[in-house]
Amino acid sequence: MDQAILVGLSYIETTEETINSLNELEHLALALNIQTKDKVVQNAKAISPRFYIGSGKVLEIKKMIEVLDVDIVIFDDTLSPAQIKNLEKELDVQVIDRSFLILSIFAERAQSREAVLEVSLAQKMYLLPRLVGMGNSLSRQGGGSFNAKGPGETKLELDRRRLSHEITIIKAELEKIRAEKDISRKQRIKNQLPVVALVGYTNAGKSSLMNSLSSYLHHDSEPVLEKDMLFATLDTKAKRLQKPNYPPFILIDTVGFVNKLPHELVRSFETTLSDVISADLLLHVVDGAYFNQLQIDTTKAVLKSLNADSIERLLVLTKKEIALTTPNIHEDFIFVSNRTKENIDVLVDAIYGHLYKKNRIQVLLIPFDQGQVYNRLKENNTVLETKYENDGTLVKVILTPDQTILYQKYIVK
Ligand SMILES: Nc1nc2c(ncn2[C@@H]2O[C@H](COP(=O)(O)OP(=O)(O)OP(=O)(O)O)[C@@H](O)[C@H]2O)c(=O)[nH]1
Ligand SMILES: [Mg+2]
Repeated sequence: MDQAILVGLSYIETTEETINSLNELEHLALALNIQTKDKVVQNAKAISPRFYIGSGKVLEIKKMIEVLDVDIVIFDDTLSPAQIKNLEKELDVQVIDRSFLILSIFAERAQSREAVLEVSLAQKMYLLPRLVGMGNSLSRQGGGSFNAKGPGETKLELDRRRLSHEITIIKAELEKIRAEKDISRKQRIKNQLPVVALVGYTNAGKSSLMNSLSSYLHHDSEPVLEKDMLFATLDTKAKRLQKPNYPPFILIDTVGFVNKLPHELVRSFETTLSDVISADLLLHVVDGAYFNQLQIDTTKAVLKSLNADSIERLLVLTKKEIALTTPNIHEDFIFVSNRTKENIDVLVDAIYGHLYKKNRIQVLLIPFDQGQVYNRLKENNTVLETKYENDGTLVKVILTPDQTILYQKYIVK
């Protein structure tokens, strides 16, 4: 196990916020088998362009490194290439920042071709402006903690041009995957099933909630992975769920967010997150037992950066059975337990309530030679009444706004 010192600067943040953020950084480090030996907080009125922290603090850390026998120093904020270079020279150990750490965790967790490519793209975009500074870190990639997938093969002599070239190739390959994905999305649009996406902080209980909803709605598919681990889910999983006698909807589970998520990651995960952007309803999942308002704010900020902040959102708190109190939040929420399944039924009703809100009862006349249209309605919608007329089947049915457009030509005024 590598040993690390964590460093945070209280500049815009309060000291308490910096300490909380360092505690989270400790968990992130642990996800890569790096043990935290000590944490250093500096309260500063300015950021030093040379070392990020003050030079006195640098000397203090240098002493700590010797005493504690530490191999890595991790900074909680993004460092400039020059700062990394200066710090490594001064401290003579590997110096990394939070973004690099998160990227490395993603690299280790990525499984599907798409996720591997997305992470690799993010890592290369992160490295591109840092080729000068990261010499030390890169050259250690043969051993150390960061020989995971991703730019592991990246050598010190790697130049900008090669990196840019690789970025172009990865983008093209992702484009191909995106095109294939588009086909399955078009398929979904053809059926016009509403999409509900799970979003929220990592480890909040999104995948567990997907499993709870699936089993409550008697969906007998493989459960998705739920684990007490940061970034357990990196790939999107979709399931078609349906309450008996109600129309189906698509539920999507996807990657979680974290405070100070590298923007390179958000950008390269656009393909994966495109499902979130096109959802009809977001279930914003929040850990209700270890409640932290910052986690709600972080998720909202990421959604905003994805232009998904205008999508309807339902706040869902998890882990009710182990929560000591009910968190004080200034918006409505449903408090569920994925263990005891308490309030999962309430959540399902709320989901349908939201999806139905814009739905309207329509009367359609479907010619007899277009039986497949009627069958599709029977399968995907609530059909209230069916009558056989001379010129076709008269159907009274509940349609979503999208379906109303799709079936426009059959609608009887
Ligand atoms: N006690 C309790 N534990 C829960 C509940 N919901 C989830 N958990 C636990 O919380 C941990 C994280 O759950 P996940 O469902 O994997 O969380 P996630 O939001 O999908 O996390 P990422 O995929 O990493 O973003 C797991 O250990 C779950 O067993 C709950 O209602 N009660
Ligand atoms: Mg998950």
